[in-house]
Amino acid sequence: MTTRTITTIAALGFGLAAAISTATADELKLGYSLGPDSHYGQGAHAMAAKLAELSDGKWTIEEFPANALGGEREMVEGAQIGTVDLVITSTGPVGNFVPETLITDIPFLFTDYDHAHAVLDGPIGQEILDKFPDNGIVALAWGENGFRNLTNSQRAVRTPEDAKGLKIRTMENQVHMKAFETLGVLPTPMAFPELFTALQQGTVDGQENPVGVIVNANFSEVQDYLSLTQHVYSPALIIISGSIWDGLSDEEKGWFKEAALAGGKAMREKAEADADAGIATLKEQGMTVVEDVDTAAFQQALEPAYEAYAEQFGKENIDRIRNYGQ
Ligand code: EAX
Repeated sequence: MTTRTITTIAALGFGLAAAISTATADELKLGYSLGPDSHYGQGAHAMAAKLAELSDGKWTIEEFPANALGGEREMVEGAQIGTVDLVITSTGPVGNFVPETLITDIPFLFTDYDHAHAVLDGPIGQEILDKFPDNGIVALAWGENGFRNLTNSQRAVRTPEDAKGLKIRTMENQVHMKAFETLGVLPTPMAFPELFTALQQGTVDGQENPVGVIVNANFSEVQDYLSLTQHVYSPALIIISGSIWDGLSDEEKGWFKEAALAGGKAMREKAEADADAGIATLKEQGMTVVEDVDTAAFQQALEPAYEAYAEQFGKENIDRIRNYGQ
C-alpha cells in the first residue's frame, strides 16, 4: 500500500515513550523470507538506498524481513492483489503465478554462477521477465538465492541411494517435487516459515537450501548432516505489485529498474560470499558436512525426471539454457 501521509506510532522501551512522525514520501512495503543480514537483506538495503537516491527521497522502502508479510507464495499473491508492494523471493513458488519461470528450477541446469547470470541477464531471462505483467506483477530484476544443498537429521548422504526414503521438505514447486520423487525421497511441499518447527518436531527429516539460507535460518540447530549436493541453482526475483507499477511515470519506472538491478547485484555478491564462508560456520556449529557428493550418480538417477521436463518445457528450450554461452 502506498500512502501519501503515513503516521507511525512507535512505542519505545516499556511503552513509556511514544514517537509520532508524519512522512510525506511514498513508502513501499518490501517483504522477504530471511533476516536483514542475509543476501535478501543486502539486496533490499541496496535497492532502498538506490531508489531513495534516484528519486531524491520521493520513494522510500520499508523492509519486512523474516516472513513478516508471510511466506513467499503469500507475498507474491499479496503483490498480485496489491496488499504487498515489493517482494524479494526465490523462484520457488513463483511458477504457480508465472509458469514460464519453472524452467529455471530444473536440477543441474546451470553449471556455475557465471552460466546462471549470463542466461538470466541475457535474452532468455528477459523473455521470462516479460511474462510477468500479464499476471498482475512485474519482475524488476533477477537476484540470487544460490545453489541448493541437502540437509537432514538421519544420516550422511553421499549418493542417491543414501537419500532414498528420507522425508524432505521441498518448496511449493512442481519441478523440485518431481526431482525428489524421482530420487525416491518423500517430497513434502511446505512454506518456508513452517520449516524450522517441522524439522525440530521431526515432521520431515530434512530440507534443501543454499548454505547462506541454512546459516541464516539456524538450521544447524535441528539438522546434523549437510551434503553439498548443489543440485539446483535457485534464482531470486525482485517483484513489484502491478498496481504500484501502473501508477508510475516512465521516469519512475526507470528508477525502480535501476534500483532493483543494484539490489540484485548486492544480493548475488552476498549470496556467493555466504555460500563460501557458511560451510565453515556450519561445521563449527556441529554439522557433519559431506563434501564428496556423487554428483554424477544424482544426475543419472534424475534421468526419468529430465524426460518429464523435456516433455513439459520442450527439450530445445532446456538445451538453449544448458548450452547458453558454453
Ligand atoms: O528464499 O523456501 C525456500 O526454501 C527458499 O529457498 C527460502 O525461502 C529463501
